Amino acid sequence: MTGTTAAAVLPPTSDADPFDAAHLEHPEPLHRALREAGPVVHLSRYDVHALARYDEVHTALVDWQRFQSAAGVGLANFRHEKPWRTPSLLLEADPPHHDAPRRVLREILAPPALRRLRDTWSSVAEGLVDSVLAERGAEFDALEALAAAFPLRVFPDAVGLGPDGRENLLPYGNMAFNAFGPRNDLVKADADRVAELSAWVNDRCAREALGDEGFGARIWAAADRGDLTHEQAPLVVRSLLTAGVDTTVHGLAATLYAFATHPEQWRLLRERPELARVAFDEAVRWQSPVQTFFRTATTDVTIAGTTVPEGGKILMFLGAANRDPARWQDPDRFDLTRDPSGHVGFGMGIHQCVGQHVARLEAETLLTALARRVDHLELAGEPRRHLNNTLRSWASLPVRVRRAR
Ligand code: OVM
Repeated sequence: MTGTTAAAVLPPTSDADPFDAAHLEHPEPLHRALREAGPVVHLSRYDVHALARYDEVHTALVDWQRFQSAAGVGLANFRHEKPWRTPSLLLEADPPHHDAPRRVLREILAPPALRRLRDTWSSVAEGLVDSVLAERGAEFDALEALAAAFPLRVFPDAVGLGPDGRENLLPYGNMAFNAFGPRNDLVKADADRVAELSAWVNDRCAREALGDEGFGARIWAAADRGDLTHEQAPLVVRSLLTAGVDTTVHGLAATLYAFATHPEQWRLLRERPELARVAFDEAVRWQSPVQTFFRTATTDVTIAGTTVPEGGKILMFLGAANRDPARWQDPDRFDLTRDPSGHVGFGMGIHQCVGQHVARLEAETLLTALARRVDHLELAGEPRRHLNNTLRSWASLPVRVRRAR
């Protein structure tokens, strides 16, 4: 040390709005620009610091002490702004409050607890694929017919949700994921449905509204054992209903899109169906259905020489980290032969997606059923994006398939 204080480095600034329609539609150019600008970039539009490189995103994700979630994982800072709903006990909490809900849900959604679902989900997937091929023929919208239809069949049943009102699940999730962004037109478009959709979801979280077999009942049983309070139980159920539907729908859509545009990868999956799970993870890396989350600095925190002030919001670009050429070889390629582990599409650290095994089981059973019956799939038209402040989501995914003989 020379006796001088290390000068704080002023980060590069960008006035780009990552939540505008052009960037949501086509985020890669901004991701590249942010990664190349530096390890930390100040976004003047929102006065937040952005991380788009893998190393810095990973560092922020695993350091929950300095990058907290309890002040909200969207742009809104819960220290100053009233959250649009009661904060999640998982997503929007830190230890120690986070620990009990997390432990309960982790056990309910762990691979051993999901084993009894595999056979049912496989036959539902096979029946669904058969009926799509029989009724719709060679061309159909794979978003609606498969990526949305399958999770909407199996997941609400697994939770123990009643049959009525399931059409509210996707709109509620869409609203919740928009709410992490700024109050732009996407948020305003749903403003008139917030009360109605929230009331429906909240009512579904009551013990009486849930069957006595599913994830929901197990959350309530955990409360009866004293692992949670009875006040916490409905909010943990709410997390399932918020985070468990849109994410898997658009994760499956991303996977089907990947295969429809990479016929040689579909051939490889048909030869080696055991690659179904890695294919899903590679698609999650490649598309990053959850594009971004924020954290809040609990202290002045220096990242690669740039100091983010205490209370400042940090925007982590999961999608940019998942294609950082410093971490991934040929990052823009969808490739079943790579090892996608370490991707941050499910996050990393104590908040890493607690439902990821559920998502993987859905993907595995659906892809396996499809790969047995279809030997080629391709786009039959231009796919359309559905814009959302957080999700990389789809409005339609027209495909043409050829039945295996
Ligand atoms: C939650 C939750 C968890 C993850 C993502 C998410 C809307 C919500 O606990 O409610 O997105």
